[in-house]
Amino acid sequence: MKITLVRGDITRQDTDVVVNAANSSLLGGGGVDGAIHRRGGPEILAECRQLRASRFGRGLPTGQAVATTAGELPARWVIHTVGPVHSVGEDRSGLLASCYRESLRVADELGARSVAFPAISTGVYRWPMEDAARIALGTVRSVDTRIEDVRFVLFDVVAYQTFEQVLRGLGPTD
Ligand code: AR6
Repeated sequence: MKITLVRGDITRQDTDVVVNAANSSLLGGGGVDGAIHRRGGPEILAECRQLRASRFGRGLPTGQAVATTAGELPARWVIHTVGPVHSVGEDRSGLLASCYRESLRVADELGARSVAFPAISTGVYRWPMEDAARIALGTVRSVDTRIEDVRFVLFDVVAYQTFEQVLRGLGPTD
């Protein structure tokens, strides 16, 4: 698997899958979620509503992932995952790792070969960037998958540099 880091907007990515840092309602929000629904158009929300009606009446649990159409985005699918809110008193890193693992599992099931991730939980959910990068990169590298291309799309220069530093620190894969 090839891991690349890019600075930019996740809604512009031409990967098979873009991952949405959603909330359990699946009905949209700010940040990445807002941008994906805005640019992807109403088809995505319509499918999210159907998923709520059929499978996730109580919401998509934290750490899980589910796919919908990508609507008008360049990608083929959006995979919605719910990151944990960062907590000082409780270690929720397993749930954050699960977001990456489950998103890759769902992407693999769809037959996708390329996936773009945002830095899940590092915005509204306040996860410190360096720790989030360690969890994100460490988890993705440890997953056994047919996905060939994983792209982390970092919104600002600090996020990009932090991911770059952590990735360098992890060393070569082989
Ligand atoms: N492309 C790439 N990264 C982005 C973009 C974008 N267009 N926009 C923001 N980021 P967040 P969370 C970065 O808040 O912390 C929503 O309201 C941002 O700078 O989108 O998991 C949901 O509905 C940050 O580093 O997601 C939930 O309620 C990272 O993406 C809640 O926020 C994630 O920030 C989820 O919070």
